[in-house]
Amino acid sequence: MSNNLVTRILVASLAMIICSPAGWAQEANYDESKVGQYTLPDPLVCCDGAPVKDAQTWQQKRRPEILKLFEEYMYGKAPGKPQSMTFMTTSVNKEALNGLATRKEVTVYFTGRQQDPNMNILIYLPNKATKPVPLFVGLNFGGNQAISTDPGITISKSWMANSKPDGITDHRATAASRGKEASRWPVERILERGYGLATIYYGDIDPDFDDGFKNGVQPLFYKEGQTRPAPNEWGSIAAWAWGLSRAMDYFQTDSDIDAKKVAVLGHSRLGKTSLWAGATDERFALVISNDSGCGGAALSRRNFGETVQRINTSFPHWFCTNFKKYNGKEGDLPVDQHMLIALIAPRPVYVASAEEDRWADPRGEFLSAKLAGPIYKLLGAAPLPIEDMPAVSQPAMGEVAYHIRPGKHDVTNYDWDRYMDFADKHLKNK
Ligand code: GTR
Repeated sequence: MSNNLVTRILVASLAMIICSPAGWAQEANYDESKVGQYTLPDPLVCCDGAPVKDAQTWQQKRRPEILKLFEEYMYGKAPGKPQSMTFMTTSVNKEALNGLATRKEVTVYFTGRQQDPNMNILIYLPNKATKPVPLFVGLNFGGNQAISTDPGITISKSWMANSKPDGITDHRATAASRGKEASRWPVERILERGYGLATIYYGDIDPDFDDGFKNGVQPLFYKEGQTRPAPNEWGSIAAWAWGLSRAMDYFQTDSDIDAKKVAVLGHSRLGKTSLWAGATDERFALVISNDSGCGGAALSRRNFGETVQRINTSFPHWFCTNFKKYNGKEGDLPVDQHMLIALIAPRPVYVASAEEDRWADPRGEFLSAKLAGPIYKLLGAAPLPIEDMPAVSQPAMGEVAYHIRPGKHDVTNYDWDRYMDFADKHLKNK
């Protein structure tokens, strides 16, 4: 980080927060000189003002405090593991992808009842493995069949937004949707490097539209008479993250998978989700945010690209109701996104941006990764090993890693190759 920036943040922390004029949050700003000054909450000062000076105070006092603040004011609280949940393996093919992999499909019945919402996990495991494999898990946007042209993948039966080019008609995936997301899921490349891959269609857990939380998993947990989540209860992002934790519950039962070496990743809204899953569930050994932007890795207080008001207006179902109080008032938030990254410490975390993805505020994503550094250090792990934002295609990796690559909002082989380099170091060869 430049001295200039450090000074700006310090000066801002002495002054008071700059409030936004009315309507400010509606207009996206892409001018760095108009970002304004902001005061970030200090992750190493407890709510009662006590400084955090050792790992124990972080783990036992400050970390639970921050987690609670994010739950209460941003993502909303999710229930735990349902007691009656069951898993059913619905297919196994040991000769998938020309013998490269074993493909399994597993249905997770959250309540144990088949008529309730349930999710289908698609899993590829490298056949050359001689022991339980480390695995990447991530939610997908278009149904499991969209991640590969492998004709053996069961076509999702879940609701999807209509899209002729993606092969979705009458809100259902057709055979034409096979492989439509394949460029984002280099399945063979992942398997060849010795990793397994698991993915789930995010709409299995909660369909991505605002229906007042009638569909998806939330109603399964309503108390008598409850019709929607309370203001501090889970929105869709927390529900998707909860689904990832249920997938982890399954991985712990599968002897082909090394459940201690599971990396969770996601792109965009699903990158917000992977960060929240990594923050709330410490079983995820490594966490990856691909272009997650506002509500993900990007600092909320920076007025650049998407803002809190904008995201809460476009996607009222993503965060909990309490989060709407901060529309245009980011400075009042008791947290900011560097503290979300800090919740993952000391586990390895990778934040990635794309140069043309200004809506996601690459600099704001970099700063969160950078500013989580003191917590990584406190816990004996390596922060980002650079001071300033790197040039494109110059990945920097401590236990906190960051890159910005050329191009647009997407997941590319470049991104995956870096994630696998990072996982080789921190998961596979450990
Ligand atoms: C955009 C949204 C972003 C990002 C993106 C995506 O419309 O504003 O926050 O989540 O969608 O998920 O593709």
